[in-house]
Amino acid sequence: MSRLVVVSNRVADPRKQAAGGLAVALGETLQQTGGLWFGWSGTVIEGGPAGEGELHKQQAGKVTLATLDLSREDHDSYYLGYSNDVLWPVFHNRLDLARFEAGFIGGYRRANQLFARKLLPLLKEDDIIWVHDYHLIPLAAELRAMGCRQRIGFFLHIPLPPQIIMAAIPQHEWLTRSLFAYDLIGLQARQDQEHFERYVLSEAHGEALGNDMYRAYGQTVRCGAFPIGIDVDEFAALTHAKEARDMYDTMKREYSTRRLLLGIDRLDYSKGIPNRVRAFRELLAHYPENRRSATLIQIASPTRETVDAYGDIRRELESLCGAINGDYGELDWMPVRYIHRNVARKRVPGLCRAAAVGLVTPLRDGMNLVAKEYVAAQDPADPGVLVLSRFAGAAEQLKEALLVNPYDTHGTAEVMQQALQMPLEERRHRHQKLLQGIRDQDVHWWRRTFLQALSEATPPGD
Ligand code: ADQ
Repeated sequence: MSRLVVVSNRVADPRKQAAGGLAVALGETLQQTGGLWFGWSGTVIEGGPAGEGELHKQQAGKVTLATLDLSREDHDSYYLGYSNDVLWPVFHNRLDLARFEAGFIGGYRRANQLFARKLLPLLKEDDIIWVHDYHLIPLAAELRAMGCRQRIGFFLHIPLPPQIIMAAIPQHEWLTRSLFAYDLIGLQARQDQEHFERYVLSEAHGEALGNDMYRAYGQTVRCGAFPIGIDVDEFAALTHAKEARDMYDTMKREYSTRRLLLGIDRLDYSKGIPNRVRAFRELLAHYPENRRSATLIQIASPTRETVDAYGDIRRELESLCGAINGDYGELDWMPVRYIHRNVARKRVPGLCRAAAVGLVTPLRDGMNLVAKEYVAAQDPADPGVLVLSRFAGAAEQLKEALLVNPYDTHGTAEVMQQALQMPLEERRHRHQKLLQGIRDQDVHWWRRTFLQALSEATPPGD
């Protein structure tokens, strides 16, 4: 079995539960193969020279964690700039929030070259390399330019935008050409693959060869949908552990006569949180029977706070929640509980299980794992209802959820009401199907199918 080398912007110790689903999922194969996980250390060196960074190595069981410091200049242009102020908004269809500053691309290339230069000497001949996410799109091209011949796969965790939106990025052709240096490109959803195909055919004047194979720029690549899942068994175990049960009991006690609607997200503009809160206000306005009896709990963890757009969304949400509580609140009932903090991972299942309705309504999302976690945490005998945005990658799989268009405030409010009113029989039926789906395609299935496809890819030059 070839050694697995994972490359991602951030690295986590796979032995720590708090590291979350992805680290645990990749950790298994990393442990089995004595693998290497390579990425940024999280440290920024003030005044450090651009394009340079010290490498640190650490053992985590059989896994080697190799991390690299970044200079302030590289960090600000590669991470804050090009990754989070260009690629993230554009890939989530938010051209209005993209900042196409000339200096960003230089830093993005420089950081990818630095990653490649530091990674190359650590590689063994039959390694399999798996690169993650939009921060590292050109990494394979940089590695190939330095002579790397190992198989390299890429997985994009966020959506791939339609060709016409992609084309707004000044370097779109360079980015797509870079993707062709991989042996396998994994996307979250069929729709992302359709966007890729359309780009290849009409923008790159390439060909779709069938069987997920594409040819352009004189190169051939396989590109397919590999929808990421959760570790259903681990999540079920968490659901029955003490922290989650305590959380569940607290919520049930606190809200004994009330129905809970729950949102859990990073406070990101892609997650559609203000739209969701506006739809909840509409629910209270149109269906007054929910006043006093329904409460929206919105947990939004702080994220990327140094990027301007994130400060804006925070202020918008605070004033929206304040206005609803002012307009509808009673001395003994607040319609919205908005908490701008992270919830400990172990408590998330308890919260999900206590909520009659799970609201996962992003304006755009690669997959959205909260949707799957909500389903996994439910009591099969009396499950809650998942309300899911049609613009989340998860909507392609979770067909028995109630799908909404989050831009349609009134329509979303109607569906919230439908969810609150749904008879037990129907809730059970939908939940059973949803649970089966997320079990069949869990995170281990995702890792296996991606790595299997990558191991079958022909290495370049063969
Ligand atoms: P993210 O946008 O970070 O990831 P998502 O899939 O929604 O998001 O959530 C990731 C994890 O974070 C989940 O396990 C969730 O429970 C946890 N989480 C989110 N908010 C939290 C909070 N307030 N408190 C505690 N935990 C919280 C990107 C893409 C997604 C894709 C994932 C995985 O944007 O579309 O599903 O990668 O590929």
